[in-house]
Amino acid sequence: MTHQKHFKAYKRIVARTSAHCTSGAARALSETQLSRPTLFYTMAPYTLTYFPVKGRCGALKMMLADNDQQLKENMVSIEEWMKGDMKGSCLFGQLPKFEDGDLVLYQSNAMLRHLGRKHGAYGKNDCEASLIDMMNDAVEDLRLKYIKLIYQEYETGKEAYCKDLPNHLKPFESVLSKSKSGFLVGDQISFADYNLFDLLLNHKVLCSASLDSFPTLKSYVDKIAARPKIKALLECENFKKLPINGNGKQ
Ligand code: GTB
Repeated sequence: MTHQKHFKAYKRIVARTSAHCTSGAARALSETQLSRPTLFYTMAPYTLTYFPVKGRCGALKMMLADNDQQLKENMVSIEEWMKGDMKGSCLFGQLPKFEDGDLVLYQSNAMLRHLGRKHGAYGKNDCEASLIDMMNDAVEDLRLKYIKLIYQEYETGKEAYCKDLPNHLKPFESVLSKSKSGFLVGDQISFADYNLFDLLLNHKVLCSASLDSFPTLKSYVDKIAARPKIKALLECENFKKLPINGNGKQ
């Protein structure tokens, strides 16, 4: 491919990814790309098809941003989804759908694992990987409780949920208080950390005092939120404006 063709291909990608918040570094790269197209720069970005909510994709976007990765986002309105064609085309009848070249993934935790493997966020050996799986499964357990509350029993169940929440946060506080690195497993951030961080942010919105009796979890959230590329994503309008959930409850 000539440089001119690369340039055209690149411009098409940027047009589709421009709505996505990229970190300062990724934006700087985009600017470089315009003046110096190369094969590397024109490679297709990851693609995410999902509803216009943070929902199950907040952690994935944080991991990508933290690793300077661009993301092409196809946002599907609920009206479009209700037509049914897209649902029928999804392996399990649900979104999100994630594409990495020819690889098509459904299931948000499989996406996190895939990106964890690719971007050095899945531990440094098999034992660490297993511990990360364990912690991520625990995050998923809490996320399912959260989703049930939000979509099925918000009005009747919120008070009891917030009262019971410390029992579910305690194990995470315990693991983190023993961690030398400040991350769930080993000495570097993993996909389970992005997932827990995202869910803790949701809980801070749901029950504002949720972290008050968990000093380690509180400083964990502050530390991850201060990572420059995560901070940039959290402050980006396109990310901020996405509701947490699909029914307006949070
Ligand atoms: N285990 C799967 C995963 O982890 O990816 C669960 C995926 C899932 O629950 N997908 C939901 C879905 O596709 C969207 S996330 N629902 C449509 C369907 O089943 O037909 C939650 C959600 C619900 C509603 C909206 N909304 O209305 O905008 C957004 C997000």
